[in-house]
Amino acid sequence: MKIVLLCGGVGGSKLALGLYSEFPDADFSIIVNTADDLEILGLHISPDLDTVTYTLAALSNPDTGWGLAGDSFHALAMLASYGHDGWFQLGDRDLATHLTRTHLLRSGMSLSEATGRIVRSLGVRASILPMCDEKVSTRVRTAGGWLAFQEYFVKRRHADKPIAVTHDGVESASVGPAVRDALLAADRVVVAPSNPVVSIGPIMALPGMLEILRSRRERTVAVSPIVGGQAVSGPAGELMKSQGFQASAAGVAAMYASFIEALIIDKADRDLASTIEGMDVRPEVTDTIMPDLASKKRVARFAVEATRR
Ligand code: FO1
Repeated sequence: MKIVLLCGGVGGSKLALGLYSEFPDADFSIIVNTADDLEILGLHISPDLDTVTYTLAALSNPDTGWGLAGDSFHALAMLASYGHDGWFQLGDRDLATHLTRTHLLRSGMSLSEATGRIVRSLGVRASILPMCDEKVSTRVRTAGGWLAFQEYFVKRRHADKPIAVTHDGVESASVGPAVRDALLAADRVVVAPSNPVVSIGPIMALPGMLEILRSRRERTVAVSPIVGGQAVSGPAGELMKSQGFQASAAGVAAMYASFIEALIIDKADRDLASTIEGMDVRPEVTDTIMPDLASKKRVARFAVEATRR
């Protein structure tokens, strides 16, 4: 079975791990948002690619969901003595990944090639594919002006009300052959419970991507990241409202209706089922919170089987 997951970072990697563990023999490709990428001290950081890779390699920090378990921060402390403002926490071992990626990119590799090298080195058997090789950068407009995504999300702890969102550079980016081929060959396409605006949004915004996704609609399901009108984590609700959508599972259905056949919603959102059906999206109700491996595997199986129900 060929499974493709569209994914952001911490939220989406829970379902990525569920699919990876529950379907070990599947041909599994994960298309990951790269519009959160940033440069710090000349290093190319790809937070969502690293979060998914570390999670599948069983290396991720279980407390934060990002970074490496048991990492230390000696380099960051030394950098502080040179006046570096360390608001973006880069662990010592995590730095090895950013150094490697930056070196591979400077030696002429594409982001897809460099990612493949890192993923294989860590023993991960899935294909982890950046959504594109070109630079795309999400920015969020607040009352105080436009902020780079990580400035909005990490530095200012998404405390500002978002007014608008852009993905700079997306119009001149392109869907690469590995991403296109994986989607066109997939038996199941699953949209992870990631932030619909800043994680799945940049993937949807790639020129030609919606046409590809729509051509796979009968095989595509999404898992709602909004439960009981609240984002499972992060500012997804506020960001959805900034785009004119309701912060609810029905709002998620409205955003994805043109390319998903079914939406998996939480039991807490049962009452929204008929509204979702009215958008020609089949609601499938289950417990979607994934605190442990057993629940991640159960939601993964539920998602894969949802297209057959
Ligand atoms: N998230 C934080 O909230 N604070 C951090 O200091 C931070 C550092 C960081 C370093 C490497 C990495 O791969 C991810 C990191 N993240 C951090 C997570 C990350 O930036 C966000 O969760 C995503 O970009 C949103 O998907």
